[in-house]
Amino acid sequence: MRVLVTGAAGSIGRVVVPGLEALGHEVVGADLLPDPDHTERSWHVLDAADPAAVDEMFAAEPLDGVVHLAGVPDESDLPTALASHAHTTAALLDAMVAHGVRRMVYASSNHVVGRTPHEGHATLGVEVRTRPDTFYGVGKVAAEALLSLYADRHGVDAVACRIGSFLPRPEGRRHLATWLSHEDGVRMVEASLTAASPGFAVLYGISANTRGWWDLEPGRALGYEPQDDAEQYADDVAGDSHDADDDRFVGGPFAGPAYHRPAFDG
Ligand code: 15L
Repeated sequence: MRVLVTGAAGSIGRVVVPGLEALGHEVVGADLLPDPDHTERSWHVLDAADPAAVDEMFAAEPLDGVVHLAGVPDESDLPTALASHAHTTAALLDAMVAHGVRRMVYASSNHVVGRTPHEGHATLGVEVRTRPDTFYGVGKVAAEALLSLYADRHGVDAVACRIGSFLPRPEGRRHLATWLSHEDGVRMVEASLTAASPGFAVLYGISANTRGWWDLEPGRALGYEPQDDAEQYADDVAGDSHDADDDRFVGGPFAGPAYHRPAFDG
Protein backbone atom coordinates (compact mmCIF):
# COMPACT_ATOMS: atom_id res chain seq x y z
CA MET A 1 0.00 0.00 0.00
CA ARG A 2 1.01 3.62 -0.49
CA VAL A 3 0.50 5.08 2.99
CA LEU A 4 0.67 8.58 4.40
CA VAL A 5 2.19 8.57 7.90
CA THR A 6 1.64 11.78 9.86
CA GLY A 7 3.96 12.44 12.77
CA ALA A 8 6.46 10.42 10.78
CA ALA A 9 9.42 12.05 12.58
CA GLY A 10 7.94 11.43 16.04
CA SER A 11 8.75 8.72 18.56
CA ILE A 12 6.22 6.27 17.09
CA GLY A 13 6.73 7.37 13.49
CA ARG A 14 10.45 6.70 13.61
CA VAL A 15 9.66 3.06 14.33
CA VAL A 16 6.51 2.60 12.25
CA VAL A 17 7.82 4.20 9.05
CA PRO A 18 10.78 1.83 8.57
CA GLY A 19 8.64 -1.01 9.90
CA LEU A 20 6.00 -0.50 7.21
CA GLU A 21 8.66 -0.07 4.56
CA ALA A 22 10.27 -3.35 5.60
CA LEU A 23 6.87 -5.00 5.08
CA GLY A 24 6.76 -3.68 1.51
CA HIS A 25 4.59 -0.59 1.92
CA GLU A 26 5.55 2.73 0.36
CA VAL A 27 5.48 5.51 2.96
CA VAL A 28 4.79 9.19 2.35
CA GLY A 29 5.93 11.06 5.45
CA ALA A 30 4.36 14.18 6.93
CA ASP A 31 5.55 16.06 9.99
CA LEU A 32 6.33 19.52 11.33
CA LEU A 33 9.96 18.45 10.89
CA PRO A 34 11.90 17.26 7.84
CA ASP A 35 12.66 13.57 7.27
CA PRO A 36 15.12 12.67 10.06
CA ASP A 37 16.53 9.85 7.91
CA HIS A 38 17.22 12.13 4.91
CA THR A 39 15.87 9.46 2.58
CA GLU A 40 14.40 9.71 -0.90
CA ARG A 41 10.90 8.97 0.41
CA SER A 42 8.22 11.55 -0.34
CA TRP A 43 7.90 13.92 2.63
CA HIS A 44 5.73 16.92 3.50
CA VAL A 45 6.64 19.45 6.18
CA LEU A 46 3.27 20.74 7.37
CA ASP A 47 0.88 21.17 10.26
CA ALA A 48 -1.78 18.45 9.96
CA ALA A 49 -4.25 20.82 11.66
CA ASP A 50 -4.11 23.08 8.56
CA PRO A 51 -6.90 21.82 6.24
CA ALA A 52 -5.60 23.67 3.17
CA ALA A 53 -2.09 22.26 3.55
CA VAL A 54 -3.48 18.77 4.12
CA ASP A 55 -5.74 18.96 1.06
CA GLU A 56 -2.83 20.19 -1.09
CA MET A 57 -0.77 17.20 0.04
CA PHE A 58 -3.55 14.76 -0.83
CA ALA A 59 -3.92 16.39 -4.27
CA ALA A 60 -0.22 15.71 -4.90
CA GLU A 61 -0.02 12.14 -3.53
CA PRO A 62 -2.00 9.09 -4.64
CA LEU A 63 -2.67 7.20 -1.38
CA ASP A 64 -4.24 3.93 -0.26
CA GLY A 65 -4.39 4.77 3.43
CA VAL A 66 -3.39 7.09 6.27
CA VAL A 67 -1.62 6.28 9.53
CA HIS A 68 -2.28 9.30 11.71
CA LEU A 69 0.35 9.50 14.46
CA ALA A 70 0.80 13.29 14.65
CA GLY A 71 -0.10 14.96 17.92
CA VAL A 72 1.37 16.35 21.12
CA PRO A 73 2.04 13.12 23.07
CA ASP A 74 1.50 14.67 26.49
CA GLU A 75 -0.92 16.82 28.49
CA SER A 76 -1.59 20.40 27.39
CA ASP A 77 -4.37 22.95 27.72
CA LEU A 78 -7.69 22.10 26.08
CA PRO A 79 -7.39 24.25 22.92
CA THR A 80 -3.95 22.76 22.21
CA ALA A 81 -5.23 19.23 22.82
CA LEU A 82 -8.23 19.69 20.53
CA ALA A 83 -6.14 21.22 17.74
CA SER A 84 -3.50 18.55 18.09
CA HIS A 85 -5.81 15.53 18.11
CA ALA A 86 -9.30 16.49 16.85
CA HIS A 87 -8.51 19.20 14.29
CA THR A 88 -5.73 17.19 12.66
CA THR A 89 -7.98 14.13 12.45
CA ALA A 90 -10.83 16.14 10.94
CA ALA A 91 -8.56 17.79 8.37
CA LEU A 92 -7.22 14.39 7.30
CA LEU A 93 -10.68 12.80 7.17
CA ASP A 94 -12.03 15.65 5.02
CA ALA A 95 -9.10 15.22 2.63
CA MET A 96 -9.64 11.44 2.57
CA VAL A 97 -13.28 11.90 1.59
CA ALA A 98 -12.41 14.52 -1.03
CA HIS A 99 -9.67 12.37 -2.58
CA GLY A 100 -11.21 8.90 -2.24
CA VAL A 101 -8.83 7.48 0.40
CA ARG A 102 -10.67 4.79 2.37
CA ARG A 103 -8.55 3.77 5.35
CA MET A 104 -7.27 5.56 8.46
CA VAL A 105 -5.30 3.98 11.30
CA TYR A 106 -5.34 6.36 14.24
CA ALA A 107 -2.92 6.57 17.15
CA SER A 108 -5.42 6.92 19.95
CA SER A 109 -4.37 6.28 23.52
CA ASN A 110 -5.11 4.30 26.66
CA HIS A 111 -5.79 7.73 28.19
CA VAL A 112 -9.29 7.78 26.60
CA VAL A 113 -10.16 5.38 29.44
CA GLY A 114 -7.34 6.48 31.76
CA ARG A 115 -9.59 7.43 34.64
CA THR A 116 -11.04 3.91 34.82
CA PRO A 117 -10.07 2.13 38.05
CA HIS A 118 -8.46 -1.11 36.91
CA GLU A 119 -9.19 -3.10 40.05
CA GLY A 120 -6.42 -5.62 39.92
CA HIS A 121 -6.17 -7.43 36.62
CA ALA A 122 -9.83 -7.31 35.51
CA THR A 123 -9.98 -7.11 31.73
CA LEU A 124 -10.98 -3.77 30.25
CA GLY A 125 -13.03 -4.04 27.05
CA VAL A 126 -13.21 -1.51 24.22
CA GLU A 127 -16.93 -1.00 24.88
CA VAL A 128 -16.47 0.57 28.33
CA ARG A 129 -17.42 4.19 28.83
CA THR A 130 -14.76 6.58 27.60
CA ARG A 131 -13.29 8.04 30.72
CA PRO A 132 -10.41 10.37 29.86
CA ASP A 133 -7.89 11.29 32.53
CA THR A 134 -6.61 14.53 30.95
CA PHE A 135 -7.33 17.07 28.19
CA TYR A 136 -4.96 14.88 26.17
CA GLY A 137 -7.42 12.01 26.71
CA VAL A 138 -10.36 14.32 25.86
CA GLY A 139 -8.66 15.21 22.57
CA LYS A 140 -8.23 11.51 21.76
CA VAL A 141 -11.90 10.81 22.62
CA ALA A 142 -12.92 13.62 20.24
CA ALA A 143 -10.70 12.18 17.51
CA GLU A 144 -12.24 8.72 17.97
CA ALA A 145 -15.71 10.30 17.70
CA LEU A 146 -14.67 11.87 14.38
CA LEU A 147 -13.54 8.48 13.06
CA SER A 148 -16.93 7.06 14.00
CA LEU A 149 -18.77 9.97 12.34
CA TYR A 150 -16.84 9.69 9.06
CA ALA A 151 -17.24 5.91 9.03
CA ASP A 152 -21.01 6.33 9.37
CA ARG A 153 -21.35 9.26 6.98
CA HIS A 154 -18.84 8.35 4.31
CA GLY A 155 -18.04 4.66 4.72
CA VAL A 156 -14.43 5.33 5.68
CA ASP A 157 -12.66 2.40 7.40
CA ALA A 158 -11.15 3.83 10.57
CA VAL A 159 -9.31 1.91 13.27
CA ALA A 160 -8.57 3.66 16.57
CA CYS A 161 -5.58 2.02 18.25
CA ARG A 162 -5.57 2.86 21.96
CA ILE A 163 -1.84 2.70 22.41
CA GLY A 164 -0.33 1.98 25.81
CA SER A 165 3.33 2.72 26.58
CA PHE A 166 5.25 2.51 23.31
CA LEU A 167 8.82 1.96 24.41
CA PRO A 168 11.78 -0.24 23.49
CA ARG A 169 11.29 -1.91 26.86
CA PRO A 170 9.25 -1.29 30.04
CA GLU A 171 10.70 1.39 32.33
CA GLY A 172 8.43 1.12 35.38
CA ARG A 173 5.98 -1.13 37.16
CA ARG A 174 2.90 0.23 35.33
CA HIS A 175 4.52 -0.62 32.02
CA LEU A 176 4.34 -4.31 32.89
CA ALA A 177 0.63 -3.87 32.07
CA THR A 178 0.72 -1.04 29.49
CA TRP A 179 3.80 -1.79 27.38
CA LEU A 180 3.55 -1.91 23.58
CA SER A 181 6.79 -3.18 22.11
CA HIS A 182 8.14 -1.59 18.94
CA GLU A 183 7.68 -4.81 17.00
CA ASP A 184 4.10 -5.25 18.20
CA GLY A 185 3.43 -1.60 17.34
CA VAL A 186 4.36 -2.26 13.71
CA ARG A 187 2.23 -5.44 13.74
CA MET A 188 -0.71 -3.44 15.11
CA VAL A 189 -0.46 -0.74 12.43
CA GLU A 190 -0.02 -3.24 9.60
CA ALA A 191 -3.01 -5.31 10.72
CA SER A 192 -5.17 -2.20 11.11
CA LEU A 193 -4.19 -1.01 7.64
CA THR A 194 -4.90 -4.30 5.91
CA ALA A 195 -7.88 -5.81 7.82
CA ALA A 196 -10.84 -6.39 5.51
CA SER A 197 -13.59 -3.76 5.87
CA PRO A 198 -13.33 -3.00 9.61
CA GLY A 199 -15.65 0.03 9.43
CA PHE A 200 -15.11 1.97 12.67
CA ALA A 201 -13.18 -0.22 15.08
CA VAL A 202 -11.29 0.22 18.33
CA LEU A 203 -8.49 -1.93 19.69
CA TYR A 204 -6.01 -1.78 22.55
CA GLY A 205 -2.48 -1.29 21.26
CA ILE A 206 -0.78 -3.30 23.96
CA SER A 207 1.62 -6.25 23.90
CA ALA A 208 0.56 -9.65 25.25
CA ASN A 209 1.58 -8.67 28.76
CA THR A 210 1.04 -11.24 31.50
CA ARG A 211 -0.02 -8.41 33.84
CA GLY A 212 -2.08 -6.52 31.24
CA TRP A 213 -5.69 -5.62 32.04
CA TRP A 214 -6.77 -4.94 28.42
CA ASP A 215 -9.00 -7.04 26.22
CA LEU A 216 -6.77 -7.89 23.25
CA GLU A 217 -9.49 -9.79 21.36
CA PRO A 218 -10.77 -6.77 19.35
CA GLY A 219 -7.23 -6.38 17.99
CA ARG A 220 -6.93 -10.11 17.27
CA ALA A 221 -10.23 -9.93 15.35
CA LEU A 222 -8.50 -7.45 13.02
CA GLY A 223 -5.38 -9.59 12.71
CA TYR A 224 -3.23 -7.91 15.38
CA GLU A 225 -1.58 -10.80 17.19
CA PRO A 226 0.84 -9.36 19.79
CA GLN A 227 4.01 -11.39 20.30
CA ASP A 228 5.80 -9.69 23.17
CA ASP A 229 5.27 -9.76 26.93
CA ALA A 230 6.62 -7.17 29.39
CA GLU A 231 6.98 -9.92 31.98
CA GLN A 232 10.48 -10.75 30.74
CA TYR A 233 11.57 -7.35 32.16
CA ALA A 234 9.71 -7.67 35.48
CA ASP A 235 12.86 -8.14 37.53
CA ASP A 236 14.50 -5.09 35.96
CA VAL A 237 11.89 -2.39 36.54
CA ALA A 238 11.73 -0.38 39.73
CA GLY A 239 8.98 -1.49 42.09
CA ASP A 240 8.64 1.61 44.17
CA SER A 241 8.90 4.56 41.78
CA HIS A 242 5.16 5.21 41.36
CA ASP A 243 2.62 6.88 43.58
CA ALA A 244 -0.78 5.48 44.58
CA ASP A 245 -2.51 6.91 41.49
CA ASP A 246 -0.51 4.48 39.38
CA ASP A 247 -2.20 1.63 41.16
CA ARG A 248 -5.77 2.93 41.03
CA PHE A 249 -6.38 4.05 37.45
CA VAL A 250 -5.36 2.61 34.09
CA GLY A 251 -3.92 5.99 33.03
CA GLY A 252 -1.34 5.88 35.82
CA PRO A 253 0.19 9.27 36.65
CA PHE A 254 -1.99 11.08 34.06
CA ALA A 255 -4.96 10.30 36.35
CA GLY A 256 -3.31 11.86 39.38
CA PRO A 257 -3.48 15.39 40.83
CA ALA A 258 -0.15 16.38 39.29
CA TYR A 259 -1.97 16.61 35.94
CA HIS A 260 -4.89 18.74 37.16
CA ARG A 261 -4.94 22.14 35.42
CA PRO A 262 -7.46 24.69 34.09
CA ALA A 263 -8.80 24.07 30.58
CA PHE A 264 -7.64 27.47 29.35
CA ASP A 265 -4.15 28.49 30.35
CA GLY A 266 -3.92 31.76 28.48
C1 15L B 1 0.30 8.05 25.91
O1 15L B 1 -0.69 8.05 25.17
C2 15L B 1 1.26 9.17 25.90
O2 15L B 1 1.43 9.73 24.63
C3 15L B 1 2.60 8.79 26.47
O3 15L B 1 3.26 10.00 26.80
C4 15L B 1 2.48 7.90 27.71
O4 15L B 1 1.84 8.61 28.74
C5 15L B 1 1.64 6.68 27.39
O5 15L B 1 0.39 7.06 26.86
C6 15L B 1 1.40 5.82 28.64
O6 15L B 1 0.27 5.70 29.09
O7 15L B 1 2.38 5.28 29.15
